[in-house]
Amino acid sequence: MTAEPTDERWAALRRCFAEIDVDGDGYITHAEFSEHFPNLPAEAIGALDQAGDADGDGRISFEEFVRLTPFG
Ligand SMILES: [Ca+2]
Ligand SMILES: [Ca+2]
Repeated sequence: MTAEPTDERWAALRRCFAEIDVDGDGYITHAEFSEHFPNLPAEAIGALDQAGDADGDGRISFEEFVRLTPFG
């Protein structure tokens, strides 16, 4: 048993990350979250930001994004 995601799972996560990271700088900002999830209230996106931003730089890196995402 391993907690590591499979290659397929990585590819899916990368695709998902790239979809949200519209300017392609490798980080998801609050604005990009809001654009991708227009129906989520600002508080929910703020909570997501805070929960995912492990190093506190105000944006979500791919590594932080992976930690936010439960592996199937
Ligand atoms: Ca970005
Ligand atoms: Ca961060």
